[in-house]
Amino acid sequence: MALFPDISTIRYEGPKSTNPLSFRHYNPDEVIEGKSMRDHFRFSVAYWHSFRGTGSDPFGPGCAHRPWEDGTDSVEMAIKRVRVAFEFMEKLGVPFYCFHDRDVAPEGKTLAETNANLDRVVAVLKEEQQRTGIKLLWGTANLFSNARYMHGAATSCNADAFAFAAAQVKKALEVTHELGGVNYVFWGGREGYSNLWNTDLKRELDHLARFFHLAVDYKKQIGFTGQFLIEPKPKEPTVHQYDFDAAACAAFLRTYGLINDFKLNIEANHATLAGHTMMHELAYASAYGLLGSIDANRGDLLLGWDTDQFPTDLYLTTGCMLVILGQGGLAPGGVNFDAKVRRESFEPVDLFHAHIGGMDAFAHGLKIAARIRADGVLRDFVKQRYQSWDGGIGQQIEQGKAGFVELEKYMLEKGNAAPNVSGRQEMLENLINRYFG
Ligand code: XUL
Ligand code: CO
Repeated sequence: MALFPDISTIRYEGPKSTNPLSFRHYNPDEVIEGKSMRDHFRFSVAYWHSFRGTGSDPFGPGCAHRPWEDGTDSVEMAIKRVRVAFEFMEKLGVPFYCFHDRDVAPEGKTLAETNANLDRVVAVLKEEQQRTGIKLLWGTANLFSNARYMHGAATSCNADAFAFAAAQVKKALEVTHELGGVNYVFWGGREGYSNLWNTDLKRELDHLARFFHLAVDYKKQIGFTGQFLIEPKPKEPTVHQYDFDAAACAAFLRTYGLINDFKLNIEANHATLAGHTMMHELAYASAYGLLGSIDANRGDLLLGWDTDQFPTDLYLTTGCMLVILGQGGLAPGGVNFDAKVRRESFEPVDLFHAHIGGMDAFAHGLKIAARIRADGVLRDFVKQRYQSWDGGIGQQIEQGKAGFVELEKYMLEKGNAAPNVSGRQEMLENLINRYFG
């Protein structure tokens, strides 16, 4: 079945290529810092955006041209769509994909019917995975679309919503396990609140933690060894989401004894919605050993909502790759394009242009980040900036050998603190620009 008949496999043609359907930087076998690009990124296609997205927005219905769709939400259509998705991913040359349970198979009238629908489609996903060698980066459960989750899932005031969500995640875990998924994601779409007048915040947080503990228990029960990931987002659709950012997630996981069972899946557009840069979120998560995977995209500062655009900004991708290289990689995580084509980019070929651009921006960013690291100028500057901690009083503080009494004595003798040295921000910004030349 050739659903993208005019498009052949996308190849690396080098930076001088003017062929828009080629990679100019992503060269999967090219080795950088001892690892192939394929293994650095572990690129993944998000099933929901590229194969369920219609281009609808709050102001108008879908207008995407998807010639393979027959207009039904049937299991037959779901199966046909799997073939299309795998043909797309094969031609693009991505090694991974991700899905929500409800992206791949339609919901039935009862849980049993829904699970049977999912099983039928999963059998085809498995077949296509075996045929192409494309693997599942992560599975997840959609706990936000159905009306039963209007108040949340694990944090709902309705205990039955919690129970249904548990059953749904149980099945999604089994399916992810069966498909050899290497991670499992929890994004708390409606796990938050719209106002505090009707909300028992502490009770909801306790329930969310209970839900995660039950998931950890079940993961062990079925022998699923994939990495659990929480995906922070501060808001949208809720006014406040409990998994607000990396810091809130770290505090939550530690408070509830879950810190060793989860890492984080950091998304660029969620970072900016939280008032952070992506690099901040990555650096924060990485500092605590919690950076597990990333959802690659970007927002639009002029719009301010979760626009999920494909990333093309080299400063963004270079920043990401500096942190990722700094921690020695993402595996078993990867770089998942949680991104959608714009409504006006309605043709199937736009799916290729979008992913090619994102993959190339990351590959280009990787090359720049590796150059910055090889040069060592930035690293040396930072090391030098903190040199007062490498000996003397700084070292004594770090080693726990100086308390307030000793520090007062030290300062009384010295009279005043040593003068400060410039942070050289502009010089360093100029330095970074040199690597982009
Ligand atoms: C929503 C979002 C989700 C998660 C998976 O903002 O990012 O698609 O990545 O549920
Ligand atoms: Co996401």
